[in-house]
Amino acid sequence: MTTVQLTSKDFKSNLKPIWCPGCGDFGVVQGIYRALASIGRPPHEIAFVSGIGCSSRIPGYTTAYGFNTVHGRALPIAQGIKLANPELLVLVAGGDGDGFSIGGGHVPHAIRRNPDLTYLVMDNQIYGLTKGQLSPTSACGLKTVTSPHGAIEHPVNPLLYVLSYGAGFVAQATPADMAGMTAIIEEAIRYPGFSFVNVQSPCVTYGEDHQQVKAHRTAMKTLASMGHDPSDRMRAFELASHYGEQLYTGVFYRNPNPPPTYGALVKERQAALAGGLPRERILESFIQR
Ligand SMILES: Cc1ncc(C[n+]2csc(CCOP(=O)(O)OP(=O)(O)O)c2C)c(N)n1
Ligand code: SF4
Repeated sequence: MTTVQLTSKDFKSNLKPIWCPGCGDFGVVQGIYRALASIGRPPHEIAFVSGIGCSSRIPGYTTAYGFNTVHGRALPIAQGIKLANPELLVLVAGGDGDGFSIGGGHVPHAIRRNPDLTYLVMDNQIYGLTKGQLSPTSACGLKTVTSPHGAIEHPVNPLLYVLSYGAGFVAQATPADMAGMTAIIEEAIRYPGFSFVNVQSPCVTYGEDHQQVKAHRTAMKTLASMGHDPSDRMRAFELASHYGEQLYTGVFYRNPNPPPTYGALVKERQAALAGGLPRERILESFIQR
């Protein structure tokens, strides 16, 4: 593992983003460049995995190793990469559709294993790439091409979803606050275990228009300014339940005593097996934790 002096430019690839002008994802990628520069791991030590969607194009706009995988399957692939090469810094990204619709079943399993990954969801409450269908985080009443009379179902709350399954780091950010978002992404990467950042990244073509985005920004509140203690998990649940009504940004929950990661446990068991300990004793010691 190497740590060197780097700048945002070191993480910017030569590919020109094909996102629509004004898309929130432009800001998100800038925040990722800055956070990675602060972390200081060179691009060749980073694997950036995504699913399919406008937001999932993001690895290609960085100089890290990128894998634009299959719709909803970024997390399983990222876990495999991390297990095969534990020294890599592994980032995972995608949209709300990718993560909480088709890929929703993978999220709890990644969380319960606790691999050392950072999962960034660019939550625009719409399917952008496929031209504006209802997504799992679309608000009730939203009119889209697949809900012309307005959605009659309630959205998934991504923050409560990951909190309930036991994620050790849960945050929300927006590119409207670039400094805040960059700091949150950096903190998520530094968290030793599964970390999740829900990034409110507007789709200006099929989702919120500029007026709505502006209103959203004024309604934004940072959790730090409210004196929230991120080690208070119950309060984090309460605050997270306001998803969709009030945009809170910052760290909802950070486990003050991070449990061992999946990679660490696998390594430990391999060592115990190599040391000739009876299998039953090894299993017992893992179950007792
Ligand atoms: C198995 C499969 N089903 C459906 C699709 C079509 N598809 C591609 S991206 C996408 C949704 C994109 O929405 P989201 O994940 O929220 O990302 P965004 O484009 O909004 O960033 C869909 C339905 C696909 N590529 N593969
Ligand atoms: S369709 Fe929406 S999410 Fe996709 S690039 Fe355009 S503004 Fe961004």
